[in-house]
Amino acid sequence: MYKEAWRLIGDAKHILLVSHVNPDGDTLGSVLALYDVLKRANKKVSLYNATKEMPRIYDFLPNIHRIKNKLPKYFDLVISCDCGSFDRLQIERDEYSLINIDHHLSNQMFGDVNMVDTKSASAGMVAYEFLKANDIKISSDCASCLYVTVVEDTGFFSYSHLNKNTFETAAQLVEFGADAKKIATLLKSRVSLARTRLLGYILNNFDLYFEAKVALIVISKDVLAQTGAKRYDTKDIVNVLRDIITVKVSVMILEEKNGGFKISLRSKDGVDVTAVAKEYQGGGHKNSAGFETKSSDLEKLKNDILQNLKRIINL
Ligand SMILES: [Mn+2]
Repeated sequence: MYKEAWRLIGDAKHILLVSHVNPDGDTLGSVLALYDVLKRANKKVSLYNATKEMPRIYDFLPNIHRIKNKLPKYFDLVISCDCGSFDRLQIERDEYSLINIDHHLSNQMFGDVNMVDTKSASAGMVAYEFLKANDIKISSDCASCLYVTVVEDTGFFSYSHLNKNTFETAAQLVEFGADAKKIATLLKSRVSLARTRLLGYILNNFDLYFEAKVALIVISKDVLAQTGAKRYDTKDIVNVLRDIITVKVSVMILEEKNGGFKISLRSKDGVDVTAVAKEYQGGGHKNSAGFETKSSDLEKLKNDILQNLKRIINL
């Protein structure tokens, strides 16, 4: 599979690296690591993301400014990273070949080659295995990008498939030149003011259900406007409720700009929230999943989610 993917890359005239809509550090770190490798291999490469603005926190990733919101006229190979389903790419399916590099349990295997390892902590770690299998030299820029994918998806070595291999990979990436301390400072100590204000709102306004085993917060468009928070500022913010000692599942219901809601579910103690997300055609990982809905009836949605949590997870 790794060799087959490298052969497709060798044959390709113009490769398009695609990260998912509303990108995070895993999808961006993965495509930028591959960008570094493919440019060094003298390939013609472009980077595409359907979201217009990249989250500011990742501004230190090498070549992030090369990610464009516009598709090139011609490309014959697409490599997607960290995309569980094809619609996360937000491009049309056409004549091109497609390599799918991912680690989501819910991956729909939409590629011609699917490098999907659900035991990997990050999509970047899957990309790293692929590079190792093909004896590709890892530059310090590439190592930094891959290191970001690991710390991003493990919450700095706190959750999600954390095992010996995760630490070994991290150590190897540090050896290849990733500056672990610098990356930690860049990612952890540059929180936006808006996110900090939003955090204050969440801590003052969340509700508890089922003997405080579920914590739930609704973030309306108005709250976003008042705090100045952008969609990206809400990322993983609901973890703070999951981390309360009694809580097994935390839920964030975020009102979307154009109607409907985005729901984020976080869990701990072996509680699998993908099962709940799937009820709504969503997906994700065991302890971190989500879905979107066009529904406009917030009360009904809230009750429905709570009932599904009770029924499926047996709280
Ligand atoms: Mn990921």
